[in-house]
Parts: sequence; C-alpha cells; structure tokens
Amino acid sequence: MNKIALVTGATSGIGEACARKLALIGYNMIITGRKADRLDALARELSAMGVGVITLEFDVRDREAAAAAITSLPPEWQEIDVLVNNAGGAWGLEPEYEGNYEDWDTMIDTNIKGLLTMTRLIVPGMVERDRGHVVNIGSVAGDAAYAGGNVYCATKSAVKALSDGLRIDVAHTSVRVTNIKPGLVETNFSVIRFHGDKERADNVYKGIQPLSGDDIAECVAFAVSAPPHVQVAELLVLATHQASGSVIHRS
Ligand code: 8X3
Repeated sequence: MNKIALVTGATSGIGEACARKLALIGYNMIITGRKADRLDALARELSAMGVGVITLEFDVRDREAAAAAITSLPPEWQEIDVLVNNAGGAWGLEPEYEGNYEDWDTMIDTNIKGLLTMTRLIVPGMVERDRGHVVNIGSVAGDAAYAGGNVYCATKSAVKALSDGLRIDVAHTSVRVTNIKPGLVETNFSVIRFHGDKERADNVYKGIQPLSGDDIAECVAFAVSAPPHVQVAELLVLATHQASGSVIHRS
C-alpha cells in the first residue's frame, strides 16, 4: 500500500491544495473537514488520480469526534505517514482591546487546540513505528504581531512553539516535524477574517501578487519528499513583494 497522508481542513484553500499535491505524488489520502459535500467532491477527484481516499467529517475543535473518526479508520489506514495540521484560520482584525470573545475562542480552539488534538491522536503511532512526518501550517503572523493580528498572531506563535516542542520530544525517533509559515495566500482566509465581507477581503490582495494554496502545497511536498535524514524544520514563504507580516509593497 502507498504511504498515507492525512490533511485537516482539506475542503478549501491550502488544505485542498495539499491534498491534491500529495495525491499527485502518490499518497493515499485521508481528507478531513467540516463540509461533507466538499469532502466528497474532492474525494472523487483524488480517486480519479488513482490513489485511495477516505473522508472523515469532523471539526478539529471537537475532541471526541476527532478521536472517533481516527478510531473508525480501517487498521491498514491507521498507519499514517504524514499529518498535515492545516485546519485553522483568522477571525476578526480588531484591536486587542476591542476583540470579539467568540472569534478568540474559535481561533484558539481551532488553530492551537485542534492541532494539538490531531497531534495527540496520530503521533503516538508514528513514534511506535519510528516513522512519520508532521507538517504544521503556521504563518509569518507567528513571527511578529501586526496591527489587529493580536490573537491570530498569538495562535501562530503557538504553532511555532508546539512544532519546536514536538520536534524536541520526537528527536529520539525518525519522526520529522516541519512548520510551514506562509505570508499572504489568496484563499478564503480573508473572507473568513472579515466575516464574509468579500470587498474588504479582496483589498488585502490588491496591488500585490499573493501566493496560492498550490505554492504552499509545493513546500509541503518538498518537506515530506526530502531524504529521511533531512528534516525541514521551518519554511517561511512570502510573496515576492511582502517582506514581513506588516511590510507589503503594493503597486
Ligand atoms: C496568513 C498570513 O500575513 O495574512 O497567516 O497573517 S497573514
């Protein structure tokens, strides 16, 4: 059987692009997300590429549902080689002193606790098999805070700390840990951040060519395809006219 990759949040954006790319390079895919119809459509597409596909519909914020989904996998599918912790997002861009409690909870529960839950469920098997790769989708936002980024930036700083921590904790094994830190990527990221305000979201990518989900998927494929003795610990990937989370040149 081919190697197996599990991608969370595979129904759109970077997650969807990662699922396609990993299928393209021969992984059997477990795709997870909250929207059954999008998972099914992607599953049909990936199956047509000749790889095995399993869909698991759950929200990474729901620990019991996540555990039940992983337990439900057939035994030969439990030996996951690559975990892409992609599910996450940004909700709101208000100053910290005016932030929305619900947005904060959503980001902390998804970006930090959801990632931790998936890690806790899948990495013990990797350690036992002395084989595996965890790819966390962090962000340039985790390197330094920017205006209004506050809690989102904090969650992505947490992704860095959790990636570094896990790398230390599995250093005695052959399991590898990669933190990919994208800058501006044009997906539904900003539409979600601005609670559906498409015009405001479009403005984020005005005057600059942003990255695409495919660009980030290429980086994930590079990291997981590196020879076994090579651990790509971190990749900071920016659009050419973006220098940091807050320095963006627009023409
Ligand atoms: C997404 C990148 O720069 O919009 O994490 O925060 S940024």
